[in-house]
Amino acid sequence: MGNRARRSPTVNASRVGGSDHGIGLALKIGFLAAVLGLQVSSGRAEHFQCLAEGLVYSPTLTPFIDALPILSTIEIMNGSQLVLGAYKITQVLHSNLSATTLYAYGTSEDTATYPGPTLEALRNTTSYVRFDNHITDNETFLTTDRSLAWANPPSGGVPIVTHLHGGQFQSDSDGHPNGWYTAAGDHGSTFTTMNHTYPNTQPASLLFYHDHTVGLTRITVLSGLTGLYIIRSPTEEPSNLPTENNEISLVIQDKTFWENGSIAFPDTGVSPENHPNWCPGYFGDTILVNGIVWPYLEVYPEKYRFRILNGANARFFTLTLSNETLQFIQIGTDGGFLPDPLYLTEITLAPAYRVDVIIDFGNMTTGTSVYMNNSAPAPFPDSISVLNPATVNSVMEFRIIARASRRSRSRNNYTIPSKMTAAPSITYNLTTDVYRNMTFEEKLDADGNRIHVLMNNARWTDPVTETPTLGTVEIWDLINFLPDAHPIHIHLINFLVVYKQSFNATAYTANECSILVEYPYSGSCFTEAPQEPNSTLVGWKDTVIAYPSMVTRLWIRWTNREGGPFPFNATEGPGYLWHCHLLDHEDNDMMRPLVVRE
Ligand SMILES: *[C@@H]1O[C@H](CO)[C@@H](O)[C@H](O)[C@H]1NC(C)=O
Ligand SMILES: *[C@@H]1O[C@H](CO)[C@@H](O)[C@H](O)[C@H]1NC(C)=O
Ligand SMILES: *[C@@H]1O[C@H](CO)[C@@H](O)[C@H](O)[C@H]1NC(C)=O
Ligand SMILES: *[C@@H]1O[C@H](CO)[C@@H](O)[C@H](O)[C@H]1NC(C)=O
Ligand SMILES: *[C@@H]1O[C@H](CO)[C@@H](O)[C@H](O)[C@H]1NC(C)=O
Ligand SMILES: *[C@@H]1O[C@H](CO)[C@@H](O)[C@H](O)[C@H]1NC(C)=O
Ligand SMILES: *[C@@H]1O[C@H](CO)[C@@H](O)[C@H](O)[C@H]1NC(C)=O
Ligand SMILES: *[C@@H]1O[C@H](CO)[C@@H](O)[C@H](O)[C@H]1NC(C)=O
Ligand SMILES: *[C@@H]1O[C@H](CO)[C@@H](O)[C@H](O)[C@H]1NC(C)=O
Ligand SMILES: *[C@@H]1O[C@H](CO)[C@@H](O)[C@H](O)[C@H]1NC(C)=O
Ligand SMILES: *[C@@H]1O[C@H](CO)[C@@H](O)[C@H](O)[C@H]1NC(C)=O
Ligand SMILES: *[C@@H]1O[C@H](CO)[C@@H](O)[C@H](O)[C@H]1NC(C)=O
Ligand SMILES: [Cu+2]
Repeated sequence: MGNRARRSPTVNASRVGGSDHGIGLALKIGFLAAVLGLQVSSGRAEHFQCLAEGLVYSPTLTPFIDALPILSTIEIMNGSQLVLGAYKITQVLHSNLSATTLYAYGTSEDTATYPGPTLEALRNTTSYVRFDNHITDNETFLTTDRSLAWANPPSGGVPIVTHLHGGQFQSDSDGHPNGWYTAAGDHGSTFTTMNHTYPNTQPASLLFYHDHTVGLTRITVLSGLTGLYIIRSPTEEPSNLPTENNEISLVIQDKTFWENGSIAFPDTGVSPENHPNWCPGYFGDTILVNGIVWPYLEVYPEKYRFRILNGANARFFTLTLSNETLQFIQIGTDGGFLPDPLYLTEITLAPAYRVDVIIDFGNMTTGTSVYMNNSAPAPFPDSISVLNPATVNSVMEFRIIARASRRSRSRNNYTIPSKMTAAPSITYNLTTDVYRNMTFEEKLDADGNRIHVLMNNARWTDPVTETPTLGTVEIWDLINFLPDAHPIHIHLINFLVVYKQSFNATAYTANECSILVEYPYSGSCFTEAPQEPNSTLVGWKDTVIAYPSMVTRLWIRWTNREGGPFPFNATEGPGYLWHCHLLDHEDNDMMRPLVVRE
C-alpha cells in the first residue's frame, strides 16, 4: 500500500484513522471544549448540545483502502414500468468495518444497494417507476422521535414515500410527505399511488430519488434510502464530453459508526422536554462516496466527468483537490448545463446540491495520487469544532494509472466545452409580479428550550400560504436571521437567484434599522450592495443556500423551463412543498405545503 502519510498533503495517517487514535483524542478535546463553552458562543453550543452529548467516535478506519463502487444503472426509457422496492439489507461500507444494517432500494432484496441503482431516463420520454415497501421492521432502526409531526402508522412499521428531487411532474408522483405507506398496507392522508409517472420533459440533468416521509426523512435517508436519476438528452450534450468509463457519479455523505458497524445516530434530543430524540443536525465523522468510507478510484491521465451529489443530512462539503494545478471545471448544476464552464479551485455543495464537473488528469504522472478534500465547516458556515474532527477533511483518493494500450488511449479524445447552453434571462416587476418574503427563525419554549426551526413562523401542518398561479412570475426573498445557512428546496420548478445581499441581523432584531421591499433594497440594515450570484448560486437551481444574515432573492416562474405550460396538470393531486434540505430541519419543521392554482 506504500506510505499512506506521504500520499496526501492535507491528511495523514494520524489525522484520518491511523494507529494513534488521533480522531478520538481530537474529538474528546473538542467535546470538552464544547461542554466548557470554550470555543463556541453559548447559544450555538446549546443548539447542538445533543450532538455533543450523544457523540461517539467511529472506530479507526484506514482511508483509501476500498475501491470506489461504480453505481449500477437501470435504463427506464422503454415505456415499461420499473418496480423498485425498499428493503432492509446489510452492506460492508469499509473493509475494516462489520457490515452495516441499512434500508436500500433495489429490484429485489438481493440486488438492493446503498446508494440505490442509478435510473437513466431520456428527455421527453416518459418513465414509470413503482416503489414497493418491503421493510417489515416494526419501527425504524434509528430512533423515531414520536413527538414530531410524523407518519405514525397505526399498525407500526417503516413508512416510505419516494420523492424524485428536481423532477417536474404531477404532484401524485411527487412523493408528498403525507402520502407514505407501509409494508403492512397502512398509508398517510395524501396517499394516491405507489406508481410514479415521470415525463422527463425538463433539460438533461442529474436528479436523485429519496424517501420523504413526514417526520422521518432524516432517518430513512441516513439509513440508505437514496439513489441517483439521470435525464439524458443527446442533442443538449456538448460534443466530446468524457463518457463511458470516464463519466462517473459520486454520492457524498457522512456517517458515524458504532464498533459493530451500525450507524450511530444521536437519540437524546436538544430539548428532551419538547422532543426526546430530535437533534437539529446530523454530522458524521467519516465521509462516504457511493457508500464506501474514503474510497480510492483509479483514473487514467485523461479528462473525467464527475456528476456529484451532496447526499448528506446536514453537512456541507467544500471540495478541493490536493494538486493545485488541477481544477474543477464546472459545466452543470441542479437544473442541467450552465451557459459557460466555471474554472474553480473549490466547490461548495449544500445538502441536495448537484454539480457536473470535469477534472483533467492529463498531465498527471502515473503512479501518483490526487486527493479530494473537504474544508466546509459544520454547521455551515460557522464551525463548531467538535463537529469537525480532522477525519471529515478527507473525501477520496484518485490514483493515476497507465492505460494498457496506445489504441485505447487515442479513443478518449475528450474536450472541455467553451459554451453549453443559452444564458437564462430574468425580468420582473415587483409592482405587477407576486412578491413573497420568507424569514427563518427558531422557536423556543417559555424556558428558552428549542422546539423547532420555522419558516415564516409556520409549521408543516399549518394552512397553505404559498399558492402560486400557473404561468406567473414570483419573487421570493429568503431572509435568514439564523446563524447557519439553510439550503432551501422548492419542488416542481427550477428557479434562478437574482442576487444576495448582507444585512445586520443584530441591528434588525433590535429594531434599529429596516429592510425595505424595493429594488435595490434601500433598508438601512443592509451592509453591502446586492451581490451577483456567485458559483454556489449560479444557473438553474432547485435548492439554494440561504446564507445567514443575507437576503437571497429568487426568481420563480411557474412554468416549464422554457416558459411554456407543464405537460401535466400541476393543480391536480395532493400538491407540492418547499422546505429546508437540512433533513433534520425539514423533519421539525422547516417544511411548508405549496399548492399551484390555475
Ligand atoms: C425495458 O427495459 C428494462 C430494463 O432495461 C428491461 O428489463 C425490460 O425488459 C424492457 N422492456 C421492454 C418491453 O423492452
Ligand atoms: C423536449 O420537449 C421540449 C418541450 O416540449 C422541447 O422544447 C425540447 O426541444 C424537447 N427536447 C428533446 C431533446 O426532444
Ligand atoms: C418493535 O419491536 C421491538 C422488539 O420486539 C420492541 O421493543 C418495540 O417496542 C417495538 N416497537 C413498536 C413500535 O411496536
Ligand atoms: C400500479 O402498477 C401496477 C403494476 O406494477 C399495476 O398492477 C397497478 O394497477 C398500478 N396501480 C395504479 C393505481 O395505477
Ligand atoms: C501536480 O500535477 C502536475 C500536473 O498537473 C504534475 O506535474 C505535478 O507533479 C503534480 N504534483 C504532485 C505533487 O503530484
Ligand atoms: C499540461 O501541461 C502543458 C505544458 O505545461 C500545459 O500547456 C497544459 O495547459 C497542461 N494541461 C493541463 C490540463 O493542465
Ligand atoms: C480530437 O478532437 C479534436 C477536437 O475536437 C479533433 O480536432 C481531433 O481530430 C480529434 N482526434 C481524434 C484522434 O479523434
Ligand atoms: C412595473 O409595472 C407597473 C404597473 O404596470 C408600471 O407602472 C411600472 O413602470 C413597471 N416598472 C418597471 C420597472 O417596468
Ligand atoms: C415582508 O413582506 C411584507 C409585505 O409583503 C412586508 O410588510 C414585510 O416588512 C417584509 N418583511 C421583511 C423582513 O422584509
Ligand atoms: C450590527 O449592528 C450592531 C448593533 O447595532 C452593531 O453593534 C454592529 O457593529 C453592527 N455590525 C456591522 C457589521 O455593521
Ligand atoms: C459565495 O458567497 C458566499 C457568501 O457571500 C461566500 O461565503 C463564498 O465564499 C462565496 N464563494 C465563492 C466561490 O466566491
Ligand atoms: C386540472 O386538475 C384540476 C383539479 O383536478 C381540475 O379542476 C382542472 O380542470 C384540471 N385542468 C385541466 C386543464 O385539465
Ligand atoms: Cu434549515
